[in-house]
Amino acid sequence: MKIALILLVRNELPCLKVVLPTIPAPGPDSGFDMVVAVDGGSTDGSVEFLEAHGVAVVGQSKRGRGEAFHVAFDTIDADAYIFFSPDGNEAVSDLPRFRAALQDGADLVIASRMMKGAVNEEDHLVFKWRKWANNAFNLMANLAFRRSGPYVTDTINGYRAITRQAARQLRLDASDYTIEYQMTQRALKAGLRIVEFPTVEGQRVAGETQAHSIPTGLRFIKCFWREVSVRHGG
Ligand SMILES: Nc1nc2c(ncn2[C@@H]2O[C@H](COP(=O)(O)OP(=O)(O)O)[C@@H](O)[C@H]2O)c(=O)[nH]1
Ligand SMILES: [Mg+2]
Repeated sequence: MKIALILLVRNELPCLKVVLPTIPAPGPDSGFDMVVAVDGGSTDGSVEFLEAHGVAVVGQSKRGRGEAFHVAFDTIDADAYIFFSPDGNEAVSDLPRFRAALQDGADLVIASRMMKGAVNEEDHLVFKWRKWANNAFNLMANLAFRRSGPYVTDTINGYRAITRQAARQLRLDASDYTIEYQMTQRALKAGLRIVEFPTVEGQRVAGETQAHSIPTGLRFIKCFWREVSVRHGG
């Protein structure tokens, strides 16, 4: 099984400088066979930095994190894709776990920040607004779409892998930060095999999230209602 590690990058130079050196070389032990970055129009030297370090970079013709997923599925030849945000939030040490689950027959593998043994970026706070909102979206998706498989504890996390076949079957079309939520909901509807493992979410190395809570939350609600009303993936 050929697995591509996809780095999702938009203006992440300070983070890349810290995170890229920690990513192992492709091979049987590292959990992936090739590394490609999809760039959403960086202007801060991220592309030049990646290329200088031997990472192939594919550009996007349309804006948005969801578009980056479509670019990966359309242009990178692999049997499965691991999506990784090199901003410090995601644990590099988890990378080999995706291959194990994919080889075991999973269609979609999610590193969960919510299940037992996991740590969420907000767990040190008293008011975990983002975590609570995410758990509400998790509940909605499971109540509406789950068939026989286990409860999916983190329907939204970006740190995940999907097989090419599953990605094709689900006919994903979200262009923004709702891409993962759409993917999980359609996988639930289609009864695909979703496997989660607990992860420890780190803090961003530098800069700020480009997903602002309120507008992103509203998009998630819209995404959910659309999935309630369409039959894709079912
Ligand atoms: N290729 C691509 N990557 C993006 C885009 N928007 C955000 N990203 C990357 O996606 C990752 C996660 O973004 P971030 O703003 O930290 O969102 P959060 O982790 O969900 O809070 C980062 O590595 C970003 O650089 C985009 O439009 N295209
Ligand atoms: Mg992030």
